[in-house]
Amino acid sequence: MSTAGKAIKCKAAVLWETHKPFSIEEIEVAPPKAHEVRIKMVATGVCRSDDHVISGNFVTPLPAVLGHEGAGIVESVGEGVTSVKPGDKVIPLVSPQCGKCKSSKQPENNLSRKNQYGRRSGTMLDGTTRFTCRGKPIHNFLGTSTFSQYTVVDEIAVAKIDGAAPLEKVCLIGCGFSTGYGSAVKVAKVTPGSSCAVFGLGGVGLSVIIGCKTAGAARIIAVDINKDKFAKAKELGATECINPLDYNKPIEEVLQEMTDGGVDFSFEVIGRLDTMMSALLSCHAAYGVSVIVGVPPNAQNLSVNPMLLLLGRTWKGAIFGGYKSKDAIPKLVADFMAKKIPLEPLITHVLPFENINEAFDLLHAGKSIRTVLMF
Ligand code: PAD
Ligand code: ZN
Repeated sequence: MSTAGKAIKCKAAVLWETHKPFSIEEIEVAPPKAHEVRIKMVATGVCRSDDHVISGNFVTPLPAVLGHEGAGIVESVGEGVTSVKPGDKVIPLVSPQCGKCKSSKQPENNLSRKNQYGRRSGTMLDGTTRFTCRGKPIHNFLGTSTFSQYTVVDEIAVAKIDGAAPLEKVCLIGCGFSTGYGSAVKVAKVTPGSSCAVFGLGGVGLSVIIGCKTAGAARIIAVDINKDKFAKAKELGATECINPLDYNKPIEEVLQEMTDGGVDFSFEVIGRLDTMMSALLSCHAAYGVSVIVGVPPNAQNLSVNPMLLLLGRTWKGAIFGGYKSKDAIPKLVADFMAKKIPLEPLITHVLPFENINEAFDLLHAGKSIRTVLMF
């Protein structure tokens, strides 16, 4: 029996408040309105950005259904939807592409005016939510909310992908992989023969390493305080691995000494102010490029001596690897299908969706790279 046009009762992981585990609840998912798409989720990755909400570092309205690195199958579409149809395999877009606003039209920019990073309304574009639980409206998260058996997204926040793609793998293209890889090849534009330093070896940092290697970097220095991450970093392309805890001087000094004044490209892929400064200082003062990928703690600032930039350094950042999501995701999936990019090494754990709190325990313990939850 078709579910189109009807509310669907299903399971979702609801975060009622910060610093608490998820609660698996029965929720009601309303049908998609005009220009919206309802998706049956098949798989979702767990990203540190979800955890930033739990810890209060990333503020978004609660209660909410989190999750933003998923893949699924279109169940039904609202009026006027033309880019996807029921049965299509899709990836929800954490950074939507409206194609109409000033920044969407700018060729090198990917931040649509309709993005959720700035607004954080926790709603669909029309200001309402499609989720209800225990009689209460539940917010969505970054326009995606993949920690639910069914979700509803705006049409600008979904991309159709190859019908043969394995959703339990390509879900990583929905956030972690693309963010890291794009930060290297598109945002920093790593050059052949260059030297790179990557701070933080989670799923996103390791994807930066894959990007640096693809771009032909000669030296890729991986930095993490958890040495258990080093073997995988080397497998994916790191040429050296260093642990700041092994030195009695700042890690930027170590990197400057290792590279005769600093690396060409550095990446902060942790989400801490001190490591953002270390990454900046570890790139060459005259021509180094440092990219902020990690999401900084809410409402905290860095104080910077402008001399650090006056000599020629570039300091930049980007959401979702600088990619225009709706255009880029189908191509990245095609690259995966053509075996041009690896995703399997990033997936260390696969769990049933109901075990979501275990996935976060693994992340906190530094034992997982990416856990994929299966519905
Ligand atoms: P993760 O927690 O899996 O990896 C972070 C890594 O940093 C771990 O290996 C830690 O051991 C390491 N680490 C922690 N503290 C330090 C330290 N002081 N010095 C060195 N290493 C340290 O996270 P992730 O890979 O899922 O995400 C990384 C960041 O990127 C995080 O802040 C997340 O919110 C952000 C992100 N940004 C975007 C974007 O669009 N810009 C997208 C996705 C994730
Ligand atoms: Zn993410």
